[in-house]
Amino acid sequence: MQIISASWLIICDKNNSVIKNGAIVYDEKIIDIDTLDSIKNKYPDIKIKYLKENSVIMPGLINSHVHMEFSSNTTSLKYGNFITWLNSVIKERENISLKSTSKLMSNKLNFMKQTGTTSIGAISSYSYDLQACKNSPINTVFFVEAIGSKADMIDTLFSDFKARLKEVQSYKSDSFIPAIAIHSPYSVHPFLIRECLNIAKKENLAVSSHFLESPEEYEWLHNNKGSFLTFFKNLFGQNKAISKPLEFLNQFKNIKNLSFTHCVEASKNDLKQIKDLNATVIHCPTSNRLLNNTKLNIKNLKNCDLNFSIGTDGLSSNNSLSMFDELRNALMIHDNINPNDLSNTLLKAATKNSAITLGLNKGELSHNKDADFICITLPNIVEDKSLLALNIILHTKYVDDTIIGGKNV
Ligand code: MCF
Ligand code: FE
Repeated sequence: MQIISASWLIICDKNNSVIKNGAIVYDEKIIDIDTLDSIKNKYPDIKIKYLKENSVIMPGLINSHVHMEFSSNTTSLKYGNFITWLNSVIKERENISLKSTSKLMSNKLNFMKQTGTTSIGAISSYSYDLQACKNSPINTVFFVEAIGSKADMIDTLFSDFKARLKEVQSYKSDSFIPAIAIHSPYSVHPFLIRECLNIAKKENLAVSSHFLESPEEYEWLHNNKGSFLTFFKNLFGQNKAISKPLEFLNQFKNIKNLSFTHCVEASKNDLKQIKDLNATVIHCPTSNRLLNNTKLNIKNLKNCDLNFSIGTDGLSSNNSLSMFDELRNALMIHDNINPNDLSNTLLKAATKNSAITLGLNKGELSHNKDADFICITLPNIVEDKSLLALNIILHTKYVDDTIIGGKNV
């Protein structure tokens, strides 16, 4: 059992609670959390580690959507338009994934740890990221991705998917959790979706899908028109979308931990359906900006009583896998919300909500949650505690310590 004390504890619960001069008692899980004075009273015989002035402890950040296999990209992909980006991915992906060696991905994961990430939802297209993820101290929910829209390919694609999932499942542990990703409504045939989701239900696996990310996707799924039409005609001789948005969503009933990434073009009805499925939305603001997609309407989500979590997406559509970089971008992008309120919302989105998205018992500093937390130091005193979240997001580049499962990693 250990005790650590800091000037501020950011709980990341629904009330945005903060404890001034607080302490946490923990082993692999959080045992107790309170003011330093009352922890001293309750545990008089245990040595306390004191962090320095202006120190903050908060739950570790949870990057709920990242593609590690694209980690070698810097300047190869074309930003500014979704279809242009997609064509550049198709052209460059072999090159990028070859250069994304286990060593490179391990380095990126190490950087993520140093910048406060304690868990990730890794979307894996080829399982090239398996070694790096399972060797990292960062907890990984490893989403084996299914993709393929052509009916005559389904059997082959499904066999390949099952083989990959089986291998991934052989590494299952408390910190490495197999899961399933359906790439998107435009790229996965409904029969393939049905088969993959049957496995998810049977084996109680988390499921995630990209959903309504670009105006081009909207136009294709709703009206079979736009630049996706040219794309699908040229590539597969296809002139009609394989699913309508609501038909697609309806396939995901009875999945326990379900999430949809992007959703920036989702209608009120789509959002209502996502809510009814008890799913969450994953927000990747930098990716949306770089691919010139619509800005997520956070107020619309709130009206549907929908929670969102935060992801960086991959280096295929970002210049950084630091969650603090992502939070700063989110803070600047959503300029219609008061920065203090937004900062509280964002810290919760990147901790508590991301944990719910991935089905993890983490993301909040409270009794019985896993002891995954980060220690940071603010550059100077913050007098008004309602400004803490904003200052944490503005000033944190690297964390002082990353604790995962009670261990300093
Ligand atoms: O989230 C972004 C943009 N939307 C869709 N896919 C991806 C993103 N980042 C990487 N991807 C991957 C996806 O998993 O790119 C491929 C898939 O394997 C696109 S389809 C050629
Ligand atoms: Fe993605």
